[in-house]
Amino acid sequence: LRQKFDADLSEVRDSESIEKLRVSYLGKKGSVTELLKGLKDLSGAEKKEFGQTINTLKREVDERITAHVERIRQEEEDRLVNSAEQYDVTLPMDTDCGSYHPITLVQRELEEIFASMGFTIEDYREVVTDYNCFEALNIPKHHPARDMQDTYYLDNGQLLKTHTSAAQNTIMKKYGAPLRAIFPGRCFRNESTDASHENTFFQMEGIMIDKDISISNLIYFMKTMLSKVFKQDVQVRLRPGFFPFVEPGFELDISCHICGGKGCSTCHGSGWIELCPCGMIHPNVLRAGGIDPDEYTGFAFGLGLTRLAMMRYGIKDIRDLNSGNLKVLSQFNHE
Ligand code: FA5
Repeated sequence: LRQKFDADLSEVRDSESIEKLRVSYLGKKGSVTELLKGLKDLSGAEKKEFGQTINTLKREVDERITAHVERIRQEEEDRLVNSAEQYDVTLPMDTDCGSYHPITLVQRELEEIFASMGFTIEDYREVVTDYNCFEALNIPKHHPARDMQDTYYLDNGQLLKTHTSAAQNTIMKKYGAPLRAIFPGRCFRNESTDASHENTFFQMEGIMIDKDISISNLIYFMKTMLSKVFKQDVQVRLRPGFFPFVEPGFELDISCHICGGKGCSTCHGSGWIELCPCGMIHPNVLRAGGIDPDEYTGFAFGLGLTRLAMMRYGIKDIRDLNSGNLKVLSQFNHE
């Protein structure tokens, strides 16, 4: 039997056949097991002698199979490694690596500028409560201002945030006053899309709350930030604007960065571009955020980050930004 085993073992080349071999010798009906079963028919002395011999054979078969299994595993691994794709490390490198999305680029630029002015950068979720998106912002139920934003409501009663202002209340409660924070985020509105409107777009909200904060502070911060973004000294102007969560509220325009205020096709000849709604935070909103409006005042703005990215990079159609079209998006690689 030992000789037969030697012959059988030498023919085995893969892990499947070695398993079959193990069963045929050591399994329930294997040759070695059968020999052991036969012991019961022998006399005492014979039983002892044959028993020892068979047990030695059994151990030997077991050990040799285990060693062979390891050898086969090693051979199979070598075969796999050698057949794998070979790389020539001396070939020129493919330089076509990934790029940042234009919105990410502008967002990071703004974050850096605001951080240098002492603002913290806050993250906020996209699924929010009605309270955070509207009520805490002085927009009670049935207030006509809710019609300004077509909202995506979820089955669970929550909604996709329609503006980054939805984070104001949470951030005020988290930090209290004084406070300087910006919070960029994705917003959703059920709007029909065209070259300048998307149902999914980015805003960047900013709030500054302290003692004696006034409109002059708002103008100073916006002018400084926008001059850095456009790498030139931009002029800003405020026009009245209505938002229930600010009083007074404004639309902030900047002098056109293309023609320097002289009038061109970008600013439709007016020399001004409408950029960012803003205002002094309404006392009700401060109060809802746990801040005493008799002690503190503050400003807030809601910059259209997507629109700013379009202006910054001369992108004509907002839909290109959500398209995932790498031909368009990879152009901003080396900015
Ligand atoms: C707001 O969302 C206010 N929460 C802004 C605000 C914050 C006012 C703090 C006062 C104080 P509005 O709906 O105008 O405002 O949106 C702000 C900016 O988001 C717009 O100027 C525009 O740049 C951008 N925006 C709005 N809707 C769209 C859209 N469908 N596609 C792309 N950008 C949009």
